[in-house]
Amino acid sequence: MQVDTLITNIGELLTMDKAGPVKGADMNDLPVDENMAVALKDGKVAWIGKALDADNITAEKVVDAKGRLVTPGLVEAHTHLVFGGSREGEMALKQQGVPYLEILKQGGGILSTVEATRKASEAELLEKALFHLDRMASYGITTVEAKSGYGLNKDTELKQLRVVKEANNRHALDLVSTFLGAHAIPEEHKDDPDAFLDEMADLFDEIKEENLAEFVDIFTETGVFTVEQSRKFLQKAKDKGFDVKIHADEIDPLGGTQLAVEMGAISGDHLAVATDEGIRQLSKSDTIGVILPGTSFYLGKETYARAREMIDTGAAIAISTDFNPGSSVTENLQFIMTLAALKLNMSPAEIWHAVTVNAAHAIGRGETAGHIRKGGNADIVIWDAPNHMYIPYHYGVNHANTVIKNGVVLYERQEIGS
Ligand code: IZC
Ligand code: ZN
Repeated sequence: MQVDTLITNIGELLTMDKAGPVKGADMNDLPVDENMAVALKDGKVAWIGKALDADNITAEKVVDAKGRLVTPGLVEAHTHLVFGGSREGEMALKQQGVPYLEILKQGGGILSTVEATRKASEAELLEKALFHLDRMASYGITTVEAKSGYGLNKDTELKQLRVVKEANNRHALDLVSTFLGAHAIPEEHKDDPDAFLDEMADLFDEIKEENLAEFVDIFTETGVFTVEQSRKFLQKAKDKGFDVKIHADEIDPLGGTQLAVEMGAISGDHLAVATDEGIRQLSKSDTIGVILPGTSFYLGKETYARAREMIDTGAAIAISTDFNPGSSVTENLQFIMTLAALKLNMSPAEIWHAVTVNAAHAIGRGETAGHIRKGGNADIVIWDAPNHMYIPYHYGVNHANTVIKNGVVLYERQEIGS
């Protein structure tokens, strides 16, 4: 067989090639293949087998994995990728103990990013988004969900969504777009949130026609949108043919988790303070819990989502960065894997499901991302790690050695020194 690339001498190979989403106890069942090789041709996986059986494969390029770990490219299921400005000034407020929702109430937080995003040109936003995508790629991420939500008016929300579309065209990574027009109540609608939601819902047709987003999301939270408002808004989105997501039970337990289940949402995200009843319903449902422990960490919370309980009672869990300029400022999904180990008590096997197959299903990419499968996309990472347990264990640094997207090397760690 003639191929483009043969990656051989793989110590541990995680193919993650399972019918997903993977739920409950199955998340702890991680097939690990040893002494493997993978052949790539025309951007696809052409062959997977034992390294010893790769003799009859001729490759233009042979990559020696040197006994290291090889996995699918990571899938990042929850980011606020496109934004103007940054919010480093809020760090001092946080140190003084001003809560996240109080900063928002005072017109800061999300609303300060809204101001910066409204001012920024499409070109500026695109350049910033491409920069962050480069960094995500360097950390081993090959598919990224990206939300709007810093426009909060028609023009700027559409501007953000167009930037996601253009970034998807320009950048090697695959983007999946979510309309989060209902992310906060803008100053000019402070007293009439329902009229604001109507304005955002008015965009559904245009977004659909121009294929600007697949999902519609809402921030169901104290001082933002109630469960009732969220239900009505998301029902309108569903009626227009969108799949829905919810920022649910992030700070106050309003019951967003139950609403996500009730609406048949593809995912309920955050779930940091989900109630017993929320967890019970989630575990019986097909809604994927996208847990964002980086946000709990960055907001200085003592309590993290009860992922252990969710998995133990049968839920499918993904984990993601929540990359955004306020409450989780990192592109490093590997660090989030460490938090999942230490703060969510997830096993390495569960964590790998949560950043590959389940994350892919949480953004409607279960068939094309999050696995290494013959005939599938050649989205592959070679790690500077001897095994899959090593990534959550050695924290805060980048372990990606080589990141391949559709068969093309996007990132290679540079050796420094002689
Ligand atoms: O900009 O603070 N939770 N939205 C809801 C966020 C966090 C992002 C932000
Ligand atoms: Zn978010």
